[in-house]
Amino acid sequence: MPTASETTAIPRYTIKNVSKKTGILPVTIRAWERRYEFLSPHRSENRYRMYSDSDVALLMWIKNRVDQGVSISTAINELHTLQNNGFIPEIKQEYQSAYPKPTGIPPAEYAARLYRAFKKSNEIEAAEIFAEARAAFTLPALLANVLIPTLTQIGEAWYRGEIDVAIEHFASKFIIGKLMHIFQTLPLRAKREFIIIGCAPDEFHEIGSLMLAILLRSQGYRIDYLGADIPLDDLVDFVESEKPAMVILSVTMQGAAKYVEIASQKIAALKKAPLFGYGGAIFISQPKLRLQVKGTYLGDSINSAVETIEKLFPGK
Ligand code: B12
Repeated sequence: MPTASETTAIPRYTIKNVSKKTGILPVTIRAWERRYEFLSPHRSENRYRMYSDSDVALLMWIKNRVDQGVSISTAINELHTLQNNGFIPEIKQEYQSAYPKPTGIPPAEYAARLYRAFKKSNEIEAAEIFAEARAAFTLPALLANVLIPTLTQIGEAWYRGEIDVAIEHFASKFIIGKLMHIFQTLPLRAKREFIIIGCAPDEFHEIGSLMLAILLRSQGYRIDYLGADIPLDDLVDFVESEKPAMVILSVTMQGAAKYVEIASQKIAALKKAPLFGYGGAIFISQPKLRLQVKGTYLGDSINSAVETIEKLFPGK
C-alpha cells in the first residue's frame, strides 16, 4: 500500500486544474517555476505539466504567504527552511504548525500529562496532548523534551512496580505509531545521502533509532528504517546490495552491544564500505564498549547524532 507521501506525489492535475484549485494563474505558476525553480512538475507524454496533491499543497502555502504580504522569493526561502526543519505542508495543518505555536506550557508539563494519560490507558487524552505538543514544539524539541522524558517516567514507574507491563506496552506502541506516522509523511524524494538505520540483533528498543530516522529524513536524507532486532548477515547483505553512504545501529541493552562491534567489522570489510555510526543508552552508561567498535560514535543524544552526521556529510 502506498504511504501518504507516495499517494500525494502522484501527478494528476494539469496546470489549468491547479489554477482552479489554488486561484493562481497558470502564467504565474510557470513564472515561479522559471524564475525560482519552484516545483518541477512531471511532464505527460505530450509534454503537459502534471501536478500532484503535494504540489498543490505547496502552491497553496506559498499563495497564503504572498497574500500576507511576503515577497515570492522570501516565501519560497521560508518554505525550504521549514521543510528542512520537518514541516510538511502536504499534511493536515491541525497535525503540525508551520511555525511552532508556543502555548506557554513547558515541555516537562506535557510529558507529565502524557504520562498520566498513559497510566489511565486513555488514548483519547493521550492523542489530544500529543497533538497539542506537536504543534507547540519543533520536532527535535518534541522528541527530546516531551517524548523521551515521558518514556523515562514510564520505565521508572515500571521498574518500581507502579505500572504494569501492559501500560508500558500501550505507551510505547502509541508513541511508535505517532512517530511512524511522522516518518512516513516526511517527503520521500530525498536530495541527500542514503542512510540505513536500525537496531542490533536482540535489541528491541527501537524508539531512539526511529527518532533519529525522523530527524535525518526531515533534514533531507534518504532513510531506510529497519527497526528492531536486525539479523547481522541479512543487514550486511542488504548493505552490500543497496550501497548506502552510511549504516547506523542503535543499542540499549548490554547483551546486544557485541553485535555492533561485529557489524562494524563486517561492514568495514565490504568492497565499497559505507560509513558506520552507532549509539544508544548502553554506549553512554558503558563508554568502554565504544573502544571495540570500528566506526563513529554519534554522541549521547539523538540531536547530537544529527549534528555529527551533518559534519560527516557537509554541504546541504
Ligand atoms: C519502551 C521500553 C521497552 C519496550 C521497547 C518497545 C520498542 N519497540 O522500542 C519493550 C517492551 C520491548 C522493552 C523490553 C525490555 N526492556 Co525496556 N524499556 C522501555 C522504556 C520504557 C523506553 C525505552 C525508549 O524507547 N526510550 C526512548 C529512548 C530514545 O531513550 P534513551 O534510550 O534514553 O535515549 C537517549 C540516548 O540513549 C540516546 N539514544 C537512544 N538511541 C540512540 C541511537 C543512536 C544511534 C544514538 C546516537 C543515540 C541514541 O539518545 C537519547 C537522548 O537524546 C525504557 C525506559 C527508559 N528509561 O528509557 C525501558 C528500559 C530501557 N527497558 C529495560 C529493560 C530491563 C527491558 C527488558 C529486559 C524487560 C524484560 N524483562 O523483558 C526488555 C529487553 C528487550 C531487549 N532485549 O531489547 C530497562 C533497561 C535497564 C538496563 N539498562 O539494563 C529500562 C531502562 C527500564 C528500567 N528503568 O529498568 N522495553
